[in-house]
Amino acid sequence: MSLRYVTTNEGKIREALEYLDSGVTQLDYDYTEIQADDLESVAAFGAREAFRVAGEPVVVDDAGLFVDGLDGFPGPYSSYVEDTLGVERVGRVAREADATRAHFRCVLAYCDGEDFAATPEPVDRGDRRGQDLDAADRDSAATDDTVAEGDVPVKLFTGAVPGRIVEPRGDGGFGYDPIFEHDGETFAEMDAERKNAISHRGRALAKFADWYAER
Ligand code: ITT
Ligand code: NA
Repeated sequence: MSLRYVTTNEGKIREALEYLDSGVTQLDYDYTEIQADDLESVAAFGAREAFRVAGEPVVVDDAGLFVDGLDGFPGPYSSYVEDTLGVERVGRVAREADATRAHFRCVLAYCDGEDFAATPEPVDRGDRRGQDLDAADRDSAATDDTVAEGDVPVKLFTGAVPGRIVEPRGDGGFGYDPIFEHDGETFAEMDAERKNAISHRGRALAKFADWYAER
């Protein structure tokens, strides 16, 4: 059965294909992003809409940068803030406020029109770096939910990674990658494989890939 990864973002699909090689193709469709203060609602709504449009199983992912000392700004508004304020100015605001602790978070939503009650829960691989779990990692380790608002169930998988806001460095990746440092390197300085091994999206994708393989 084919699976469509629904995104307008080339960077996301490059990362996703490393986890989901067989039969996954991009559907370049700009689903409605509702105004909500959590990524879960945005991803779940988007997955239902994309499934209606595509007529085959879909995955969408909604992600954001959360600066801890700025109450999680820009968070679910990351896309809007990237387009308006811009990545460099977000970095400057965080550094000037001396609020450089941050995390990325990703919520991946799968929808194929069926119920998931009989499907096994995803196995969490835990913290692959062997470091202490902080808030972001605890979030990543949380049990993923099946959201069933209305009649079309959606299965959610989350991932998060902690880091620090720095002056922009590197030209790989996309979006906020140049200002997000993890283990001494910005995400834009890492190659795709290394970013994937530790990133919010990579973690969510790994959980999804395990679950999907069982399905
Ligand atoms: P789609 O909704 O079409 O998938 P998008 O780029 O709008 O593409 P999001 O809404 O999930 O995707 O992204 C929210 C913002 O967060 C946007 O500004 C992205 O550039 C940024 N972002 C998401 N994932 C990122 C990552 O891995 N590294 C850096 N920035 C990221
Ligand atoms: Na989006």
